[in-house]
Amino acid sequence: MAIINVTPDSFSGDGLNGSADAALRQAEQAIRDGATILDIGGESTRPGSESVPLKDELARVIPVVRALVSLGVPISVDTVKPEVMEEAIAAGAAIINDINALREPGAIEVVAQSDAGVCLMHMQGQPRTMQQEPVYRNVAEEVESFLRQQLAVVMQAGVAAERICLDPGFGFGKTLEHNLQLFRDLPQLCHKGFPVLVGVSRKTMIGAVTGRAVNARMVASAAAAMLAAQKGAAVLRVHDVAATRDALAMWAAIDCADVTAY
Ligand code: YH5
Repeated sequence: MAIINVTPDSFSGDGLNGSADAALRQAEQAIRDGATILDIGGESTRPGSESVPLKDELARVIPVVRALVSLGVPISVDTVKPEVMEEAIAAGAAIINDINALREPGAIEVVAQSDAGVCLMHMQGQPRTMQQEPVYRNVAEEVESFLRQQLAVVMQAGVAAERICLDPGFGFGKTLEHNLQLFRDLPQLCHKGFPVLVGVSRKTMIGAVTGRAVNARMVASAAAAMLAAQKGAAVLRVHDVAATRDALAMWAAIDCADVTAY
């Protein structure tokens, strides 16, 4: 899953939508590099970030969905807002990627009334404050118990199990130690019968381990993605598709793993 950045549209005066055009070029490159899903939304939810007003998010995301639907790979939209979900699905998005696990009022109904796939992610707290003092008794158990409970709520509302993917939410209300423990315990979550998505690309935990600035985390991110795959992750959400593909290719060559599944 390639992360496609959607930047605020800077009006260029030429009548073209500059940001949708940039996203299209980025998406085409990601597909050439081996991406099989495109995730639109990206880094709106960094620790400490404020939420984006609805009208701004719609203006950023929907033109990009329209520009990318004809590329032939499923389009995922990273949003917590039911209105954005609804318009994105109408514009052709195949997957809703919700860091809030459909907890916003109305979100479950929008997804249930569609045939979109959905990623349910664990987060402790809210993006603005979640890194202030995250506390767990047992991080893997608590993440799993939240996901199990939200899974039941979402399925009860009519979303079939086959449409659902789970995500432990690396960096979302977790210290470095929590993230590393959760990563160690990934096999537990990956053996519950649902595909698991892992997103660690360029995140603070990669910076904490390597001491690298955000633009120099490609190698460590690809290594971590490969380890996640080895522990059973089904979807890898990454910025650097080519590097991740290379890492997976080495695993496949050595261990005869089926990386065509990715
Ligand atoms: C995720 O894990 N993450 S947005 C801070 C960074 C780098 C990257 C400090 N959406 C996830 O990618 N959706 C995001 O540098 C996500 N799982 C799912 N399903 C945060 C992000 C980032 C933040």
